[in-house]
Amino acid sequence: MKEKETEEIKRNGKRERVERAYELAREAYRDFGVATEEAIRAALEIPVSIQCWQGDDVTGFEEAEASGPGRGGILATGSYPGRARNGDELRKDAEFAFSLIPGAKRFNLHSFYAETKGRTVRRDELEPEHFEIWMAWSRKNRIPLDFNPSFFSHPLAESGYTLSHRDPEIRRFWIRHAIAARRVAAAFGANQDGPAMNNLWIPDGSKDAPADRLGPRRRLRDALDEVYAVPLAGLTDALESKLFGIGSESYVVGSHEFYLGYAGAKQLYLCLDTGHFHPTETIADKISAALLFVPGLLLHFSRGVRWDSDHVAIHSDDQRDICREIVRQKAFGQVRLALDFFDASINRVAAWTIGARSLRKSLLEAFLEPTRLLLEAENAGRYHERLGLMEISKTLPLSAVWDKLCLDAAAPVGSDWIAQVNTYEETELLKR
Ligand code: RNT
Ligand code: ZN
Repeated sequence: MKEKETEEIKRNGKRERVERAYELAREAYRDFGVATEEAIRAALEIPVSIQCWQGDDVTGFEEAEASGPGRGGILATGSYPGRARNGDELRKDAEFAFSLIPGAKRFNLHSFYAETKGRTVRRDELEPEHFEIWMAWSRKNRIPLDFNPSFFSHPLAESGYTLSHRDPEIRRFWIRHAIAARRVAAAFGANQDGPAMNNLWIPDGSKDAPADRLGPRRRLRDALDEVYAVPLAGLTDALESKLFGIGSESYVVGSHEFYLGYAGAKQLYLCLDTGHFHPTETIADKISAALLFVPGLLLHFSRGVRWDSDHVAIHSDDQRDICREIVRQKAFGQVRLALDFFDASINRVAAWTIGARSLRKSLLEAFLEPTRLLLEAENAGRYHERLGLMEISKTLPLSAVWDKLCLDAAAPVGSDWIAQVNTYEETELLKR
């Protein structure tokens, strides 16, 4: 009883401190014409799609068919204990992570997270019914689902080619898989409020310099034409490019130019992953250009360390620039935000929490930017003023508003989530 009381007093003390700091921060931002309440509300509303695959190191639930994790250009490294080994564990971990992450959330599944009751179901025969448990969970938790066909960790992806494979039989298998996945995504859309994002990424490419760069791209274009020929409601189709991958260092069939062209021509969403470009190239500047020609963008937030290493997303300049661009352009309606990293060397629930909280914080910071003043200075040609304001706004009291956002959303404030993760690790993860 006593212990509970002291906890309560501590919590109240903290709440008061957060409120006091927030009051001062509110005034500081008001001086720059920014309303903090509106920024908090706006930042909480934007959904962040959380990737299921961080919870189990991109292993999936297939047994008979799978060729093992890390095959086909995807590899999670590390052996931190507590990996989710089945759907129930993955959902339990995700629900716990959700409680630590403020704001609107979605959950992003891959095809090989189907639950087939012990039966082997080929990827080209997947049906919505194999995701019934996920859909019921989605309804119960009010967490909309997103989806991805899985073109890796599979015997028919071993050659490094799937939709662009020279063998028409193998190509057709993957076309059927992509269509099956679109049907599943459409069923998700019917099961929830609003369409599911269905993102297609293939590992196709070659380790060494190919003599024929055109042939596979032609085959990919034709295969995609078949995949998207079937009109379906309830989903948004996106295509994800890449610069290089494990085993595709010299050539990637689905490159940026390829999908930019394809998505523009077919009016599909283009997916930009922060790890899929040259290390010094960021995607912030691509948003305004691409949005003039494609209906929308899906963004995969990751963190490349020297290469596309899929480290946990953090509150980096890169991430902040992207969020600022989205907010400045008021492009929320056309841009969907998703996380895409998989680190098996740290607590996986913490990985989700750090990544999702960092993105929400970057969004809040973007909404707190004195954009109106920046534009006024810019339009009047007072570039010194624009640069000065940009510098000043970097050190405005973001953390006080961020703490208030967490408080308002009933999410842990400051570092409180760390103790909660440690307890969850002890009572749940280490018992696996
Ligand atoms: C791979 C792509 C892709 C995957 C997920 C698992 O390089 O980034 O988005 O990470 O589909
Ligand atoms: Zn990605």
